[in-house]
Amino acid sequence: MAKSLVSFEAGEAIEDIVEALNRDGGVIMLNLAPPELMDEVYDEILANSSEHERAAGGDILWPEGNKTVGGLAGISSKYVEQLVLHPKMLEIADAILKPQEPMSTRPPGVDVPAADDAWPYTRFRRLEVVDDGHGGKQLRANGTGDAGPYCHHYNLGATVMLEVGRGAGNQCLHRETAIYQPWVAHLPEIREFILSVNWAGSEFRSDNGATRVVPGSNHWSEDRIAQPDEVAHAEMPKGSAVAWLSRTLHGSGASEKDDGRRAFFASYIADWARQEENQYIAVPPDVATKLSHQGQRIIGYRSSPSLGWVKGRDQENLLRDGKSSPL
Ligand SMILES: O=C(O)CCC(=O)C(=O)O
Ligand SMILES: [Fe+2]
Repeated sequence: MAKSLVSFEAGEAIEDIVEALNRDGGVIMLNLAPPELMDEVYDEILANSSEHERAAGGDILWPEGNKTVGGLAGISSKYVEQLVLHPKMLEIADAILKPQEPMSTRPPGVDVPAADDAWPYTRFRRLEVVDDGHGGKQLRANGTGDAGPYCHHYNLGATVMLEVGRGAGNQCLHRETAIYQPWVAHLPEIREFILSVNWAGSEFRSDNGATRVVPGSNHWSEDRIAQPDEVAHAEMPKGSAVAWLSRTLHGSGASEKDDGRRAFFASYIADWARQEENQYIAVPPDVATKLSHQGQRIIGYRSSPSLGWVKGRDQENLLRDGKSSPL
């Protein structure tokens, strides 16, 4: 029997969703957004991108017959405000990436109070300043553990509209960690640091290019080859979304149908890893200022106490003046 992913409705318990996601490496979230919104996002993307940007695929990553548009956060505010910042997706991202500063529980516009720790690096509580016994001091690890936080916050990774057209072949099955290889291979115990989401901008079916996900492959050794009967197709109605983890094998599917498939992809990446797409070129400050505070923050216009700071800017929102850099 063909494999499948578990599907959830928006109202179902986050614990059950996270359990399935950690077990299978992927889940389907049904009907999270109205289908009309998907058309509005598409119209906004088309209105604000050129033919040149709507480049056709033609290599192993984007097989011929596929079309992609990047930089979505800079050309579609609806994509940012209503899909990327969808409350259910942020709840899932918070539960998977375990940021110190969650996105789903802090109301938009409310700033984080300044932390009172003397030394910003100790806020993760895995480091402490100790006397070295010789009149000096040293930063020392003070324990590990799985409880988190795994990052200070998370940012948008890549944002792409992915259209699979008639005759397109299967995308190469891959893990999102590939963008950080070979470096992450040196860190086998690394905590989860990427959550990927594909929003269905049209119906997703196994015959029109639905994302293929290999349930359980997030627990496999990386040299195992997936067999056809181990692959699930993320079939779902327009307005639904499929989410997967960084070590889950996946790829877009082949299409034999004229109607193809349209997806709006977004990844959420821990703040300490480089964002896959350069969001500060894709969404320059004059464009970002038109987005909400939460929109600006998820793009990456914020910093942790130790990474990404800009002197003279507010750590919570680098588009504002402030004095939050550690130096
Ligand atoms: O479009 C899909 O179905 C998969 C896309 C993907 O794997 C990616 O963008 O990394
Ligand atoms: Fe991928």
